[in-house]
Amino acid sequence: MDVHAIADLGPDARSALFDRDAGIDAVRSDVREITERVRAEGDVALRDFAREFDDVEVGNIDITDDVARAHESVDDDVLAAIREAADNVREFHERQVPDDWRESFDSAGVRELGRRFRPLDRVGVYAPGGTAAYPSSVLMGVVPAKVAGVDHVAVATPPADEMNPVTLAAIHEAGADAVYAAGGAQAVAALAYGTETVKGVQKIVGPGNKWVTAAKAEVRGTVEIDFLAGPSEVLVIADETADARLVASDLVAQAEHDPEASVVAVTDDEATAEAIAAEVEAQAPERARADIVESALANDASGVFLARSMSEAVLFAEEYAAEHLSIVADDDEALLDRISNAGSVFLGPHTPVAAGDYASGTNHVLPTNGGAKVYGGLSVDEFVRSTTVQRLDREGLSDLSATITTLAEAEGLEGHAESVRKRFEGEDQDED
Ligand code: HSO
Ligand code: ZN
Repeated sequence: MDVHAIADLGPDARSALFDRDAGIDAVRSDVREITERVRAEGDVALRDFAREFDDVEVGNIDITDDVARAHESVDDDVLAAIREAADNVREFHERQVPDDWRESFDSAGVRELGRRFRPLDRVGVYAPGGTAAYPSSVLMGVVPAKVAGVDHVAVATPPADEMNPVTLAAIHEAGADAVYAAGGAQAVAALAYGTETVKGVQKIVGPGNKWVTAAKAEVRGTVEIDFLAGPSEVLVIADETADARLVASDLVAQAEHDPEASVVAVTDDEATAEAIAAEVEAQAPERARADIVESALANDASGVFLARSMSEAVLFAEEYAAEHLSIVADDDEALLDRISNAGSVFLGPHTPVAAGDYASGTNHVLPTNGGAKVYGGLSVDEFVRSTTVQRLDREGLSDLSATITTLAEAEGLEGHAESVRKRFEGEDQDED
């Protein structure tokens, strides 16, 4: 892994680092054909696509009852880990449930305003299968939805002759209400449009491959989605106190997700930069998924970067807007104060990104490709909508009537003005 001086980066290098995208354009038209067929043919299309893409003759598409039995073939220690992770995710997300409020903003009269929050009714969570099956991602989608109070949380996961029992156990532990054996773009379409078997939902969340992500882009509008997520990313800001071995291990860990993952370290200390680069080189071949790791390390959006100061390192991290930002430096809180653009932040040497990936309780479904500049990761907020409420009394409306009627008339909406005046017909509204 090379060390690059930030000062020497040319426009192409900067663009590869800072203009990342989900790379779904190439599959959009193929995906549209799939989603349209599911919309038109329902279950028949799901079965055909399962045969074509997953090489499976699907029996029941609705496998909710099978999921409850998956526990039997999962080791006790794995089951215990799923339960502890689910508990921590639940606890952290319970803190996010917003309270309804109503307050008086009155002057002379009553002007009571408030907000109330209600869960969505039906949500779909996509759970990848095969080698990208992440039972942990099931927890990150289903648990917050249930905590928010969503009544019907459905999970779609690819069919297989032998479905991953750990994924099924996680689906059960997380409290999903329905489970469907459907994968890829066709699963997203089934959740969005509904089929004979699959009950349509209002919002689809959860990570997936390019096909799944492109399908989410396709059905957006018919349903809500969380966001279009790309491959994993981590950026570590390190100073000379950082242990290069540990920083490198976090880079290598996220690199093992995907050949297109992006992993970056930035530091103002040349020796630290060289040490991190050397450690990454040493650790990568030792990993079971060394091939994937090496590909990710070779990405144009990966590398070790040398800043002239920690201020330049912070600006670099802000421009990168990483999914995961790790800060391993003496004054980590001071550096954090200067950061706005990051999906999830990990502070200090004992906080590996893997802690948040699995078990500390924060959500690991996070914005990639610079999305962190404008939105955050999955949370309870994604599963509730707010409604505003108001009540005015006679004096409250009287206080506002001139403002309302003046603006209404300025907009040429005389009926709006009249609806206020009517409330005072037969009385002198200025008497008090
Ligand atoms: N780091 C991934 C989530 C994950 N890690 C799942 C392990 N399993 C999100 O970018
Ligand atoms: Zn991960």
